[in-house]
Amino acid sequence: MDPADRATLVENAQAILRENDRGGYTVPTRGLYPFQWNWDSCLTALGLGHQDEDRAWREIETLLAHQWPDGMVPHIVFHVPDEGYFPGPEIWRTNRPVPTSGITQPAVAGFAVRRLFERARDPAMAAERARPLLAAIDRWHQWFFAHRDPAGEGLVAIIHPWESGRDNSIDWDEALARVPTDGIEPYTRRDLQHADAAHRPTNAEYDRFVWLLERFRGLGWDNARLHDDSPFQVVDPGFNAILIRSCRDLAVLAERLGDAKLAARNHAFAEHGLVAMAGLWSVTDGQYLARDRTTGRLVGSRSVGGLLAAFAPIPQDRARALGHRIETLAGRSRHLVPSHDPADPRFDAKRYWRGPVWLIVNYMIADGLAAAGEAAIAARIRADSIDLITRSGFAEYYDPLTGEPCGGDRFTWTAAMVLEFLETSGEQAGEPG
Ligand code: 9WN
Repeated sequence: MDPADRATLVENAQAILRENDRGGYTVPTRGLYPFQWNWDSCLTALGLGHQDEDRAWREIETLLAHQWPDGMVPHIVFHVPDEGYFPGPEIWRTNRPVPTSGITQPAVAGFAVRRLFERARDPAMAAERARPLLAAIDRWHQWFFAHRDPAGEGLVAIIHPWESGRDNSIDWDEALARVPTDGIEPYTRRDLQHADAAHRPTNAEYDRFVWLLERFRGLGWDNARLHDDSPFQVVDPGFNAILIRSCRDLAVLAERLGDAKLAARNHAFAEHGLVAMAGLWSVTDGQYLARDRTTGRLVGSRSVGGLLAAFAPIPQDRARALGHRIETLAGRSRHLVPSHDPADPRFDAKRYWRGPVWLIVNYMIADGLAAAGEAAIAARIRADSIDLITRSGFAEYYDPLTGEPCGGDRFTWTAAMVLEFLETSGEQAGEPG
């Protein structure tokens, strides 16, 4: 790429990170998302680290400072009041010193911390900062398997679509249809003041999101009860792959920092999870699928959740097959990687997680495929991602057919991923642990 174009992209990405920095944490974007989000922050820390390692560690420290006593790391921390988002703390009512939401999000922290540690220009500081984080993330991992895998199958369920980070994915349609909407308190969506309604989840989906929230709130946010009570329990291959990868990365880091017990526990989580992941593979679809834990059936939905599985150290032949699936998708879509297969009649090019491309997902898939030796397709995803940003700017997500930017603008994790792609090209990403 032309060095001047590259320099401009880097400058713009850094400016966005600065703009969205609120001190010890970044907001995903001004207006639409005025608080700290869990997986946004962990991935953003990687982008921050290229400029300022201290600030990168701090991003994750701030998030983990709001871990619940039971080990859960919430999906939103409401550091300062802001009327611009629904549902705010007055809806969640989680009774925390600093208000938080009551559900979690994909567990990328273990991965992010290992990567920050291994790249550190200041190894002494990195060891000092990583140690307490290691313990907190280990508690979070234990929380996952205790509370979201009560039968010990090795994979965890999400109990709310917001936990997946892929809120309105087609993967959840069937399970979400089982969630009632009666008796919910009247509410006003705030997202539609900031973004095009045609690019966002529908009101029918929001009613169900809210019903689940109110149900869990009615149970006092007691994680010992929420899973079994929830009418929505889905085992998402993407979510589990991220958790498995983080368990593996945390274990490797723990070995380096001399904590054998923590390492053994997290290796065991990862091993068990990898074995169980085999049960989500669909020979017919050539990719992983979600499983609805309530019915026990795989969900017939070819989404990017099944491709994100590449982020975990899955078997080589499976990684290769996922690479083929992505090549097939490239024939159906101008930009990689669409969040849903355009050949599916339910595909919706602009509606959030039902079709659009998301840079963070591209980053994780490319990282996993590179680690599995699928260098060509990984390089193609990286190059395609940079091309998309060069044409369409730093949006929240993009129409995969046209490249049109959608959702929020000047988006933090998009900027962070651009820095990752540009500053690490040539680096062997994601070496297996
Ligand atoms: C609900 C912040 C978050 C991301 C999610 C994305 C979106 C929130 C929303 O924004 O979700 O958590 O209100 O739509 O789906 O992945 O973490 O960027």
